[in-house]
Amino acid sequence: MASADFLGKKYKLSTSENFDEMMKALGVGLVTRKMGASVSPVVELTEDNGLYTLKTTSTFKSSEIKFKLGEEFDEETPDGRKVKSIITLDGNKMTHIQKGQKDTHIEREFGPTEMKAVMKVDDIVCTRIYKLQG
Ligand code: ACD
Repeated sequence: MASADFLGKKYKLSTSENFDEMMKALGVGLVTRKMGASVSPVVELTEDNGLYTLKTTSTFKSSEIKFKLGEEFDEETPDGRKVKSIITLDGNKMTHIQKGQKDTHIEREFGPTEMKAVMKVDDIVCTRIYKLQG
């Protein structure tokens, strides 16, 4: 895959492990956890002149964040936490660190057929695999 072939591609959630445990660790309430677990979000990363947009869309909640690589920005998470985020990209691996009441570490690896996200909070590791939408 050439350097940025994954930009503008849509990846849809296919499998998810420990998402409920991660949401619990973040203090997300039962109803939001059940709704969150029931949807299959679509993730798309785009770039325009150094400004990146990461869009996550689902029938329950959606989010869109805009950022420059390596520059801290304010983010509000889908469950309403206000965090300071910083995102870097190394080839096809994107590292997203959220600092707040709870620190979260998200690594997304964009591949030709799937995107793998590994999200860590406390000692919980949540792995979500998204398939390229054809
Ligand atoms: C994804 C899910 C992104 C998960 C983001 C934060 C996890 C923390 C809490 C989840 C809170 C609520 C769950 C509600 C909806 C899930 C879908 C969110 C889409 C913006 O990247 O797959």
